[in-house]
Parts: sequence; structure tokens; C-alpha cells
Amino acid sequence: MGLLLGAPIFDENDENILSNMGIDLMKYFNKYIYVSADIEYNNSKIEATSLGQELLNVPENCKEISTCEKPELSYFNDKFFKPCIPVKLIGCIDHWPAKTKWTNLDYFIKIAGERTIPVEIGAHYVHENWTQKLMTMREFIMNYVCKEYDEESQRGYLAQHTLFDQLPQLRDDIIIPDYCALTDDDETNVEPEINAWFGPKGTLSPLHYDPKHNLLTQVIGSKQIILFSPDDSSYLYPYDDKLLFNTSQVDPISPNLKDYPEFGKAIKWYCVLKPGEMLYIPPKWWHHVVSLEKSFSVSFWWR
Ligand SMILES: O=C(O)CCC(=O)C(=O)O
Repeated sequence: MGLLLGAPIFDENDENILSNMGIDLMKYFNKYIYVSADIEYNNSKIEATSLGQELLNVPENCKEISTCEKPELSYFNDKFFKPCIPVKLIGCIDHWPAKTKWTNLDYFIKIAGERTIPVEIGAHYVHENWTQKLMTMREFIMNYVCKEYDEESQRGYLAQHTLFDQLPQLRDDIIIPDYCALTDDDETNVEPEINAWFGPKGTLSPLHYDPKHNLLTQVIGSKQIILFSPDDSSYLYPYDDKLLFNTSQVDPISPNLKDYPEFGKAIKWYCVLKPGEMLYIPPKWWHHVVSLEKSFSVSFWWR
């Protein structure tokens, strides 16, 4: 459980013994088990970049999110963070090792193929067939990320998982953006919560909002994102449910206006996030996210 959840257990030299054990086990697997069992997954060429990207239907009457190249901290603070306006930031992760290392999925199999991860299975988290399964990283990549799907209900998605606590080697491939140092007036800054979102083409996060600031960062592949301001919440029909109060019942790609007539009044914001780009999503801004190809995103949530 410690290996799965990434619980740090330190020895007297301040070494994280659980992570080191995970790293040693992977070395052992790579060196002995798979060589003798003749499973050649380490040599398979599974490219993660840009396979058949095609845009979904762009909803009508959308406003496009503006783009800003590597803004100064103070500019980002004044123009976007303080007034809570979403913006696409480009050129901010060119120095991340992940930008090159993660383009080949063999990399994940090599360093974490036998590690257990939680995978969401199903069209999306409010779909009736949705479930979660534990499986190894290798099984996930081979059977879910690299699969061509004909039925949307079987998609596998490593979603909202603190993978970087579990696998410190991957944590070294990313760098916390400076923008995460900005705080609302009454909050003290703490380290952001970092989540991994890894999956095939067609993963879908239904329209929902989160309470924190978010920099959703696209490392591999691209995603289509539709946003709505918190000012339009009354047109979005959230579920009347303790767990799903922050999720809308409306599908913004093809809304059912008979059941949700007020939805037509909400102003849609739209962007496609490509590799290397990040989207600032202010607290309580609604977002609906679809991957347009194999995709790996990292989100930074902070107050
Ligand atoms: O990328 C996704 O599928 C959803 C991301 C998201 O909802 C978030 O970062 O808060």
C-alpha cells in the first residue's frame, strides 16, 4: 500500500526507503525476469506523439481563450490570477525533462512497468458503467493507452492520481511553475498538489469545477477544453448530490436543451491545449476536457 500511495518512509540517512525499494524491484524485473521470460516490451516502439489528431466538433458561439507567451509573474498576477481569468500559457515547460523523456511510452514501462496504479474504466466518472481497477503500469499502457477503442465505455484513464509521490523518478522530470507561488491575499502558500492524467485518445472529464487555482499542463498529446465562468453556474444544472455537486448534468458538446433550457444562456470559452502548453483555470471555473490523442497532462492545484 505504501508503494502504491507513495507514502514516504525515511531511514536514519533521510533516504526514502519505500521509493528506493520500488526502484530496486524495477531494476530486478528489468534485469532478470523479463530477459529470461523473453518478453520484449522494452524494445517495442510505442510512440506517444501526435497520432491522428482530429478535432471534435467545436461548439458554436465559443469565445477563444487568449494565449500568453511566458508572462512575467507580476503580469500574470495582475492580468489573470487576481481577476481570475483563464489564459493559455505557452513556452513555460520547454525546459522540463518530461518534454523529451515522456514521448516514448517505453520509458514508463522501464521505470515503473510493474508498479500498481489505479485506473478509471468507463466513458467518464458519471457514466453508469464507470469503475476503477488496480493494474500494473505495463498492463495499463499495453491494454488501455495503446488500444484502439470502438466502444467509449471501455476506456482506461489514469486520472487525478498523485503519481509523482508514488514515483519520485517521474517527479524529477517536471518542474513546479513559478506561478504557483502566487497566493490569494488571506492564504499562505503551500506546495501545489500535483496530479497525473494519462490515457488514450477520447478520455473525457465531464463539465465540473474545482475549488483551487489550476495550471493544467499538457506534456504529451492534445486536449480540447470548454470552460464556463462561475458567473454562469446557474445555467449549468449541477447534480443534486453530495459527491457530484460540482459536476454539471449538461454535455456542452451536444447539450440537451429540452431538459436543460437555461444552458443556452451560458457563455462558452474554448481552447485546444497542445504539447508544451498550459491552461490557467481559476478556482470554480467549470471545465470539460476531452483528449484528442494519447495524452499525458499534469495539473498543479494550489490556493
Ligand atoms: O484532463 C482532464 O481530463 C481533467 C483535468 C481536470 O479536471 C483538472 O485538472 O482539474
